[in-house]
Amino acid sequence: MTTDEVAAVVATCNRMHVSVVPQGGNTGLVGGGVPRANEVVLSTERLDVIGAVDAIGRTIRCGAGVTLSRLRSAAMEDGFDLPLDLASRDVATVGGMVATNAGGLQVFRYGHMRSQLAGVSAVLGDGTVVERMSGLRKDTAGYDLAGMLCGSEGTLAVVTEVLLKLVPIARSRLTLVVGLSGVQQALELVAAVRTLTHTLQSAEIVFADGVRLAEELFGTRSVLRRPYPCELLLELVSDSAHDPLIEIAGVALAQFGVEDNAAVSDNESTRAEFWAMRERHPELVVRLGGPRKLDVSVPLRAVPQLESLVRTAIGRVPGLVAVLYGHVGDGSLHVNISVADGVAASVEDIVFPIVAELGGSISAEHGIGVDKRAWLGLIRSSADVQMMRRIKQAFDPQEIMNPGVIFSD
Ligand code: S2G
Ligand code: ZN
Repeated sequence: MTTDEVAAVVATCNRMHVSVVPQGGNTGLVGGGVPRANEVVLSTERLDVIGAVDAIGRTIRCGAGVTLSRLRSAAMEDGFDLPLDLASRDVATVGGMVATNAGGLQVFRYGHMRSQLAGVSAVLGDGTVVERMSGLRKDTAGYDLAGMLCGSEGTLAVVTEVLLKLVPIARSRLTLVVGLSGVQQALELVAAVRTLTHTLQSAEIVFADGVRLAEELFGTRSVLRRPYPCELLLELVSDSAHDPLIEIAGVALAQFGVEDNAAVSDNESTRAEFWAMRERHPELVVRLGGPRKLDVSVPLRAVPQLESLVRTAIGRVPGLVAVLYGHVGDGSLHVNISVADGVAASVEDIVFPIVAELGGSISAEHGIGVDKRAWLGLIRSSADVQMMRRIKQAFDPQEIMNPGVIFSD
């Protein structure tokens, strides 16, 4: 499939006032890729060509329907890696990750998908093809269309091709899990490690309640010798084989007197075991039943307040079990909640006002989709929403692109 073929389909739908729902790997969690009322579902699956790596420009070009793991394999064949990773890597497509401005496990080192975008081709709601695939590191000639399309959740255009930045392949990696007294200490340790080295790539937190649940429900065991209020997973990745990662880690742990609370892995065979606890966390509330998945972000200094205010508020409602975990390095936590049968509480009404009060976002990485539209006004002014609607009008004058996503019908 080609961009021009996509343009022909969209132009026809535009002429016939038929709505279009672009679909990638369908890993979305907020209903952003789900047809609801006789829309045409436009799968990007056959936009699956991977171009050659540009080793000088450090970019790779591919069709929107290429999965993250397939693209990563292609990059690694030429000695490069991708600057972002997420758990749904085998199914999530690059086009879908652009549409949601995906985050994942390496955001605070490399940034969101928007920071990785070196170019994009897309078909706007009226069938117009827009191409910005130069890969220029500097280009301020007019508006940043690629940046605007990133995170637009299919409401402005169908992303058909992507040019992504690449990073050097890892030559050395150190993975630590450290038992800590709480999220404040975790934030301080992350800050300390970042002053010691640029190689910190992931900083993920799980809490004692989630660790116990993972052990009970899945038999997933912590790599630490005893329980702690929270466990912080740090991963240092270097493109040099000579970075003294273990020494750097030792200095940071000693600064906090937590050397004895830590486990360290410097090889691939045990690395999976170190990540297992974190990677099983998204499934916990699914197994408990009645899963509601919120992914919120707050300024880093407000993360401890977010944790305590959310736990207190959720704790007041019988039948709700909250599992918090995630990307503490960039201030985004997953607040996943199991809602027992018969409990009518709206977890969004409980959690989102707390997030807004702390100056945060009700969507750190999953998008607004359909599910979170009702709370957009908590963090976006009416002038802001009106401006976004006017942008949509410019890109999609007949409003056929993913109707009902981000904006209420
Ligand atoms: C993560 C995955 C989504 C979920 O694990 O970082 O973004 O299911 C989440 O919670
Ligand atoms: Zn996440």
